[in-house]
Order: sequence, then C-alpha cells, then structure tokens
Amino acid sequence: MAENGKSSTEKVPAAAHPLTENPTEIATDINYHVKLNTHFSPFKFEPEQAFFATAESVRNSMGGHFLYFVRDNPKHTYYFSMEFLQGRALTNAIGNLGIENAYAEALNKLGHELEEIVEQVINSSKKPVLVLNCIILMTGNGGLGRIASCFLDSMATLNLPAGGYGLRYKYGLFKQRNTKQGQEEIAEDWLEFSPWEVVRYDLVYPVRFFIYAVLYPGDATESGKLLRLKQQFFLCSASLQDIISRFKDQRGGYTWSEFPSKIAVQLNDTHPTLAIPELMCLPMEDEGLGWDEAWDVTTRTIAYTNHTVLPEALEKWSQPVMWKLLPCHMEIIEEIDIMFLAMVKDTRPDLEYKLPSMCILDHNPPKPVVRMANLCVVSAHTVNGVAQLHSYTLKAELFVVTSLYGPPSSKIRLTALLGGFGFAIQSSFADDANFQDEWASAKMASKRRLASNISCVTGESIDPNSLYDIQVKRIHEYKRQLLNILGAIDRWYLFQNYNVSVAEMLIPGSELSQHISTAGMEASGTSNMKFALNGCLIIGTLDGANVEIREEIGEEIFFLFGARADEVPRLRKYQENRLFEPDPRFEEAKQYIRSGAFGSYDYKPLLDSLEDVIYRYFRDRKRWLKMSILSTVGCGKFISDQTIAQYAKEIWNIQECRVP
Ligand code: H53
Repeated sequence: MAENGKSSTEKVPAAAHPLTENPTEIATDINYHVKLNTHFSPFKFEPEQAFFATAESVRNSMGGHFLYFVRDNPKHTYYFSMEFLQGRALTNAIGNLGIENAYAEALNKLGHELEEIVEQVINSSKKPVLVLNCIILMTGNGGLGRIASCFLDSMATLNLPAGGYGLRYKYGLFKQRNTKQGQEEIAEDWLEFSPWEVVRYDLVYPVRFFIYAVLYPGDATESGKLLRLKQQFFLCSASLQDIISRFKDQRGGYTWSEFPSKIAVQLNDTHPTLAIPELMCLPMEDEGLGWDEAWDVTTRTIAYTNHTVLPEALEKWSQPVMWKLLPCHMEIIEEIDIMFLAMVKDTRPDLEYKLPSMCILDHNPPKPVVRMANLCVVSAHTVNGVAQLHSYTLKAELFVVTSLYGPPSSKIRLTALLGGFGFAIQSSFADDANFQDEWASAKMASKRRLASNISCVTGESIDPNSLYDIQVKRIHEYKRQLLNILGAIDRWYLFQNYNVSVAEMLIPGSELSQHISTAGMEASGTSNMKFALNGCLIIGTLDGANVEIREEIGEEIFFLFGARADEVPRLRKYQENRLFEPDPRFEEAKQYIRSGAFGSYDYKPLLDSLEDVIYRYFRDRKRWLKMSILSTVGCGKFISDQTIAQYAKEIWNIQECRVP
C-alpha cells in the first residue's frame, strides 16, 4: 500500500493546484491564497502578504511530486545532516521548478515585483544580515551546512528520489553584532510564520533514551555537550524510524535484506554517526533480526562523507556519557570494535601496530572516548572526502584502515569530479571585446548592488571602481584571517552577519578573494568555488579545492600564495627548532597591533610585494576581465548538480524519477 492508503498502482491524482506556467492562472491562485491566508487580513496586499501567498501557491503546486515517488517505489537516498543552511526558499523553489518568469509576470499583474517581495520580507521581519567590507568572520557555521542545502537543491533539479533529514532548531543561525565590548550574538527566531513547514500530526515516533532526565552535571559546557549528543541521537533515531516505516509501507510486503536496495543513507560528517548503531538496534530489538543480518543491512545502507582532517574537529564522545545515555548502542559499538580488531589481526597482521589509532574505542585514561569518524569508516560501505587533496590525506594519513577493503580504489572515493560541464561560455569569449564589456557591466552591476547594501547597513559609501577583495570564512587559525587582517586592518572596516542572502550579493560583487589556509588543513573550502565561478579571481594556497580550481581554470589565472602541503612539515620542523625567521614585517605588524594604535599604522609594506602584482593586473582592465571570464569558464566541474549526479551513480545507486 502506498502512503496515501491507495494501491500504488493507481493513477496519481491531479494536484489540487496543478503546476502551471500561465501567469494569469498563477495570479488567480496567488489571490486565492491572499483571501484564504489565516495569518493576515484578506483585505491587505502588502509585500509580506504577497510573499506568503506566493510561497503557498508554489508549495501547493509541488505536492504531486511526492506522490510519483510513492507510486514508482524507486530506491531513495536520505541525506542526514545536523545543519542545513538554506537560502531563500521561495527563490530556490521557483528556480528549481523553472517557473521564475511565470511567477514574476503574475506578480507584476498584481502590482508586485518578485525580487522586491523576497527582499521586502527579509528586510521587514528579519532585519538582516550583513557583511563586512573586506573580511567576514563567522563564528559558527561553515561550508558543511551550506553544502547540505546545495545538495538538496541539486537533488530536486536532477529529479532524484532523495531528501534530507535535519533538526528543526528553534533558534538557527544567530545574528552577529560587534560592539565595543566585543561580539554579541542575538538569537534569531527564524521559524516565525514559515510558509514552508508542513506539520505531519499523524507521524510520531518514540526516541528511546535510557536515562532520561538524569545526567545534567552542573558544568554548563558538559550539559551543553550532552544536549548535543541527545540532539544527534534524536535526529538519527526519529529519521530512521520514519524511513523504516515508509519502507515497510511499500507494496507487497518487505524483507530486511532488500532494505539497502531501497534505501541509501548519507552521513554528512560524523554528527549523525549514531545512525549506525541505531540502524542495527531498531530491527534487532523490534523485529528480532540477528546480528549478522543487521550488520549486513547497516553496512550496505550507510555511506559517510568526511569534512575535516583537523584532529580537534574529529568528533569524539566520552565513553561514560555514552554508556549512561545509550547503553544498548554502546554495546553495539563495542561489538563492532571487537569485530574490527579481530579482522585486522586475522587479515592484515602487518597493520596491527596501527590499531591504537584505527580502533573505535580509545580506552586511554583520563578520557576514554568513542571515535565517531573511525566508527563511520569501519561501518560505512563508502567513505568520501570533499576535495582531491583531502581524500588523499584521509587515505594516506588518517584512515589507513580503508585499504583493508580490497580493490585499489578502496572505500575512500574522490568527490572531486570528473568530466566537464556543458557550459554556455566558451573560453574563446575571453578575448572578445564586446563580451568583455558585457562581462564588465554585469560585474559592475553586482558591485553597485553590494555597495548600496553596504551603504544601507553601515552608512559607508564605497567606490564601485575600487577593487573588491573579500574573504569569507569561519574563524580559525588555519584559515589565517589574521594574516589578511594584518594587511586589511586599517583599510576597511568590517560589517558582519554573513548568510546565504548576503553571499548572493557579495560573491558576484567581488573581484578578488582570499583562500589562504595553511596547505593540507582545509578539507575543501566551498566559497572558493563560488567566487571563482562568479568571475572573481582567487589568491590562495595549494589547499583543499583550490588545487582543483587552479587546475581547471589554469594556473596563470590563480594568484598562488604560500607553501605546498608537502613543504609544510619541513617548515614546521624548522619553526620548532627555532630556525624559522619570520619576516620582520610580521613582527612589526604584531608590535603595532599590540600598541593599540591601528589608526595611524602604515600597513603598506606588509603585503606590498604581493599586492603589487595584483594591482598591476587589476589596472590592466582587459587582462583582468579575460582572467575573470576564464575563471568562470573553468568552474563547471564545481557545480553541485555534477557532484550529486556522481553521488547518485557511484554511491547511492539511485535513478532519476521524473514527474511527467
Ligand atoms: O566543510 C566544508 C569544507 C571545509 C570544512 C567544512 C566543515 C564545516 O563547515 C563544519 C565541520 C567540519 O568538520 C568541516 O572546514 O573545508 O569545504 C564542506 O565540505
């Protein structure tokens, strides 16, 4: 039986509000939602009402898609992520459905501009967001959440039977504000009035913690950690129960052994690792499945993406805490670890010496921990990194264990994609004077849009003819914002609160962007791809996806900076032995910052050698424009549709399920 209670061979009923591309019909539908909306007066049609009515109209026309997935019963992928960093849902949905022009025209008929209503809502109810002039420092979220959302968009674009599971946090991304006292975070109640949420009152699943409200040590950080663990388990357990219940509903009954041919689960980093013991536990406890069968189902279903090689960021949970909160899951994890140790000893005695770092349970006092990444590597059928260099590092240094799994490519795959993208722009356009003019005016329009937003938020006016040089990153030593700040501190003042809507304006409006992390530390970096794709030149180290971007677009249009990954250990040794002499200009800059007198500091000598080259290029407009065009041309490989097509084929084994 299908989800709607009808036999799944029956015809899919027509949607109540079928997807139409006729602007007049769309306008009627929007009006209908204005009149029936329970949030607003039916007699008002301000931008906010227009936004809600439009969103509801689009949402209702999408219902039919799910029914087709139910009817055809294809294999599904479920993307588990603790973070999704969505942009504007309305713009995304309309874009993905290819009905942007029709809705824009319909709204015009009703006296509104599509672009305007999206902006209006953000401006009125959510007081944005903004950016800083040159360096945007983000304290929490990075590329991981944004990649999850891009992937959902690409799944929709590619008509894949796939979706995501995440948590509905009451407070999502906080707003940042800088005051004299330092940074302030302001909670953002983003859930207010979301037209996109659909509550399913009929679906309720018990999430079984075994100590329930007991373990709350006084220490605020500890209780915070425990809450995070509970959130992770909550996500995994509720999502898996939902998936299993959908699986059981399928036509003609089910057998557990076919579960992996119907379902693929992708773990976005280690945060949802508890899906592994939970997928063992649920069928063993509830349906009496044996260990071997449960292990087979789990390992054929779950795949894992690693997003970091930084030891401090590889997630570890305290064993005592896990024993208290999830004793059955700990028993399962312990058993997997025992199995794994025995397997290495049996099949690869030469690797036995590596077991202390490869095993899942690290029993070393004072902090015995569970290494979540190791649990993933041992249990997942496929592990992938997020850039070529990163995947090599994973294989070579972190998870040697994967070479145990047979064929040469082993378990770790490269997500760095093969093959080009059918890009409309040809590199031959790069020298064409007319095309360069068009390119320059498009870039200028984006820069003006950004400048006007900056002026709205900060009161500062920025000359759109100046070079817009932008670094957008989560704060971390390895990303070396400090290095950039040393040069920038006196030039530009920051304005903050970066998010997707800001990125949509900031990235197209920039010409040069900094991606200067220490080589070997950044797994991939994602904004580098977005900047390059938008014709912005990169100054960067040979780290993460910078390597492939440089390869794709050509090394002559990439401003290379700093040491290579294989040189870093030697330089580190050098530094440890105090043989490394930093450039005296760094010492000067540091002293200067200490003196607290930023205002009059002559920063110029600091980055002179580097900037000289860049400014020379920038002044040669034709050359800069050519490089900018070639940067975009070379970036086809980094489109997330490409990545998702590759995941679908190589990891999930799912097919397109097109709605007629
Ligand atoms: O994930 C990005 C990478 C980037 C890496 C980032 C990331 C997070 O945003 C959060 C947690 C984590 O372990 C890693 O730092 O290099 O590009 C997307 O893959």
